[in-house]
Amino acid sequence: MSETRHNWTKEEILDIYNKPLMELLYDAATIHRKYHDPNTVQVSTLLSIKTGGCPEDCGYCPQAARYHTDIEGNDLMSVQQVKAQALRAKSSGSSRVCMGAAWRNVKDGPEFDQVLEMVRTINKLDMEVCCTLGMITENQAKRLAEAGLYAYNHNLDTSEDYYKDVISTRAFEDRLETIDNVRKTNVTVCSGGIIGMGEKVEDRAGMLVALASLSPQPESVPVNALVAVEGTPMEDIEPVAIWEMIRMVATTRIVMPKTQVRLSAGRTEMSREGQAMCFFAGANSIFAGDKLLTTPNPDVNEDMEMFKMLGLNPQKAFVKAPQPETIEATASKIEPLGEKPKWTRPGHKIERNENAKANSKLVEKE
Ligand code: SAM
Ligand code: DTB
Ligand code: SF4
Repeated sequence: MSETRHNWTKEEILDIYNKPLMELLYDAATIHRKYHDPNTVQVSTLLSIKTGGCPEDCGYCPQAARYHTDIEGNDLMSVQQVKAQALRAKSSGSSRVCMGAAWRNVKDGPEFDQVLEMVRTINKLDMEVCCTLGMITENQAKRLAEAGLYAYNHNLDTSEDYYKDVISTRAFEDRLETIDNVRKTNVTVCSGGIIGMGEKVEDRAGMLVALASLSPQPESVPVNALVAVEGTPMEDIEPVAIWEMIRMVATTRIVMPKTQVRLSAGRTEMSREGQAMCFFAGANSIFAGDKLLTTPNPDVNEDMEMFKMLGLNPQKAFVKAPQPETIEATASKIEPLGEKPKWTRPGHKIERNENAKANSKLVEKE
């Protein structure tokens, strides 16, 4: 039961997910203790380095340009702005900065060069650096690795089946390809998903099958609860029950025993008691700071109060994997190749997304 398995079936995972809750918690907590210090939680700070205006149609996302949401868009931040934010995050107890960009994929050129400089700058502050920039090629993954990137976040988000009802502008296999490209470097993989998007429990199990069968399994797996944002196709979906979140975290812990399971979006809807149960069930990472990328998150002081109450300590940087070396741009031997990712599923349409786009045009006209 304790060794890492890559051949979990959907049925086995469903049996775990649906166990009586006390048994599920006991099993998950037992495995958690075997591989991790149960009183240590890794703390990451998110930084939206380029906000909004994204060409993709992800049904959950407030940053997709085609929906009418109230977020404030921003061009790419400067390296100095990023450094100042990273220092703030470090002083409030974060060991990792995760930089998110509302891009479909990375394009070689001055903006990517600027992101590489941000990676170098944060790594030199002795913090773990994570990026989530959309699809990347092997060449781009290698350039990020050379700059000192610690982790790349690229979520599978849901099962392969349900993916077709959430996003039309790219396919599940495109996500796997980017993860594969990251795996050709020493950068660690962060990949998870969202629950509460109207998917079935079978889809949650299907996503876990896909994540657990990656070899090696992702070093970190974020479990997000949908933050339903007005204007997106999922605006009317009710928040997922805390019990669902606890079951998902516990099941993730059991099928991926060594991974860092991150209790991610949706914590503003969760009580401290609910979050404590998630930590007991095996969650050992959070995003801290009063903003995720565009939506609210609990205040960092409140989180530190919660940590104190529960006897939790923030994890130090680089305890799970060594700090990468940074190679300066001037010393780089990797030339950009200017490759473009392929478009796997052109012409696919999702009614819910099309309706949200049409409604957004009506709002603009008013
Ligand atoms: N554009 C890049 C991409 O899609 O990979 C990086 C940024 S994207 C915002 C990163 C992740 O945020 C998504 O894969 C999704 O899991 C999560 N996310 C986005 N909107 C969300 C929402 N409303 N609720 C929960 N998670 C969300
Ligand atoms: C992840 O799995 N969750 C984070 C991070 N990786 C990039 C993003 C959550 C975004 C929630 C919606 C928003 O704030 O825009
Ligand atoms: Fe763009 Fe990423 Fe949002 Fe999808 S999840 S719309 S790719 S920012």
